[in-house]
Amino acid sequence: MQKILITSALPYANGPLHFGHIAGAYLPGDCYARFQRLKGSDVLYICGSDEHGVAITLSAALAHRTPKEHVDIFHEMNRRLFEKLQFSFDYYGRTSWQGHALTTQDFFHALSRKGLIEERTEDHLYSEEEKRFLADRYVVGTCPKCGFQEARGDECQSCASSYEATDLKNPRSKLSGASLTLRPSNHLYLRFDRFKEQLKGWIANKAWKDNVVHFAMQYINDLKPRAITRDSDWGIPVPGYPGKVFYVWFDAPIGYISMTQEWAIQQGKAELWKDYWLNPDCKLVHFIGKDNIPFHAVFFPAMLMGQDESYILPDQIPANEFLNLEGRQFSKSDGWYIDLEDFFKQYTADQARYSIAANAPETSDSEFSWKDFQMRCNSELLGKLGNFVNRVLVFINQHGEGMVSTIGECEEGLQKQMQHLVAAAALSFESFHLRKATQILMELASLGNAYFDHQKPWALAKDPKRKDKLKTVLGMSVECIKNLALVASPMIPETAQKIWEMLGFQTELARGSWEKIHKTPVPEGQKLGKVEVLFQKVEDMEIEKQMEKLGESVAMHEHPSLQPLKAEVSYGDFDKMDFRIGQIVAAEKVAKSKKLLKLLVDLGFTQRTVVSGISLHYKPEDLIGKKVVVVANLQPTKIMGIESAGMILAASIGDQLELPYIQCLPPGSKVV
Ligand code: B3M
Ligand code: ZN
Repeated sequence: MQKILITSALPYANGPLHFGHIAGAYLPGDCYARFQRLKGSDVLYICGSDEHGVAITLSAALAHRTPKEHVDIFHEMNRRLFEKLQFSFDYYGRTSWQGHALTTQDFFHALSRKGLIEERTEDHLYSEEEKRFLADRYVVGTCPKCGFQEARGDECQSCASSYEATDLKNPRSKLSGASLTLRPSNHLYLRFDRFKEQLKGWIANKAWKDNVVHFAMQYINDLKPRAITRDSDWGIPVPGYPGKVFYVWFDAPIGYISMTQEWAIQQGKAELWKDYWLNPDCKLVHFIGKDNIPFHAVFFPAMLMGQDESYILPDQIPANEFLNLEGRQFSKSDGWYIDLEDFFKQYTADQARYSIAANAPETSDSEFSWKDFQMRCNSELLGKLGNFVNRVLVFINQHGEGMVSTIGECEEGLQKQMQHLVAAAALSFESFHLRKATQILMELASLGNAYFDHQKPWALAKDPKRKDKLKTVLGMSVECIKNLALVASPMIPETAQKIWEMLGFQTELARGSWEKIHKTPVPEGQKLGKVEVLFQKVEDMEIEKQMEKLGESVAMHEHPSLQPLKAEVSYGDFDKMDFRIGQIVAAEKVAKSKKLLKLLVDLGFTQRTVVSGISLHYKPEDLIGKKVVVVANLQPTKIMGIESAGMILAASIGDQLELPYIQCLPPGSKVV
């Protein structure tokens, strides 16, 4: 049995994942793992949280959390998202597991023993105020190229040039604003340059995607020693170097190994990880986004080559490009994103999986758009797949006693076409072409639909002499549905399982065998399961709402001081409020309060005392005689011992406040 170790890039536990991530390193990995299991391979699919690194300590500090609190939140959030999306990881670990630190340190010791680690002293930016060295992400300053004053420590957002943090002019701490000085600090460097020839020889016979080979070769040609340590207290301690931790990209890929070790321990066979990582017959496949290519195709393989034991090296690195949202990169901080909590209240995992797979960014960046999502759900999933399954099975319930009939004379033409499509689907999965696999699924559904239409079983059912033909048509249609479930299974597993059960199977399709299911006809006489609708229609209104939401969320992020709208209320709720014009006839400060004024307001038919928090913005004498809007039927309440019967309406943003004044109408007039 072919052993395949599959990994998807370990997401930073530093923020919520979005569909862009899912499309790149995750959904392709899960579909591949599911397909390989059906093919009978011994699959181990590993993923988990990448919990170290300066980006994490920085975001944690900005969110006023400890790094540990921060990663706990996002580890859980991302794990749940994967669960929602029906991911089939065999293990989802975290790099904060203690065993991971030991494995990372072992890696380091082995490289050290081989003389591949060197200590060097260089100047680094030091904050006297914070008493520590600051890594580049913590530094802002003036760009050495264009003079932009708020440039980041690693690259300039204004002119896109990249440099060392020490090249910045006037470097300052991003957190405290304190200016920084240069101080010598020693760091450990890994001699990646020594692996140049070995890496070249290894890559030479890899049939990888062009972009992966190309990107990797660029790095290999220019290999230099790289620092593998950082000054920080968050990360894996470097043995013998107090105050230093390993650079996150040193420990993260080792996470694939330590997570396999943790999985093995949980299986009760602690040595089992070796059957994968130290087994030359095991294939290692890394699913990643294109930005992770150098680490998976060059640096991590070099680290593996530098070990005492013979670790396997990646066999395939299917790196994907990026998936955008409506023509722009997903960005939570700009409001350009889809709230996934919200998404899953309305839509299913399979609707998301299918539309992402259909647009997988395999050869160039691609996009998720709401219109496309609606089209995929309505015309393809519902219109082609759902509709075919439904019409056939409902028909069998009405005319075929709800059971699978004998095929009798097999329709060879159709049989061949189905075989061809199932084989093409297998090839697509095998060669990481998810988009193609979704197209084949639809071709298969269209084939079934066309056959059913052409054979007109409703006409056959009326003619007793054509009973056998009717049986054949229904039998063949059931075969087509079975093949649809099979091809669908890696991509939309919940739907595939539902179809499988509707055909009367009580087993788990995902545990079956691709060949067997494809080749063995559904047993004659098998009673169908309950026929259910597979997909709901996505209405135009919903899509318009989603587009509006996106627009509002962007506008809101562009004006951060604007508050989001509260939940909708009915006219009935609104109509309960009684707004009136009130004229302020007396005003004085409330003793011992900075913000409050006590106002006497004339409502035309009565005078009221109202306490209002506007003292920072208006002097009492300026208010006398002014006509304002009052909520006149608000339950009275005591504020600093004074009974306040009503509320004055004021406009406010940030710390600004302004009263709208009424010019002409008399006190007591209604405001609606
Ligand atoms: N966490 C970067 C990323 O999420 C990094 C991947 C690690 S894979 C070992 O893009
Ligand atoms: Zn610049």
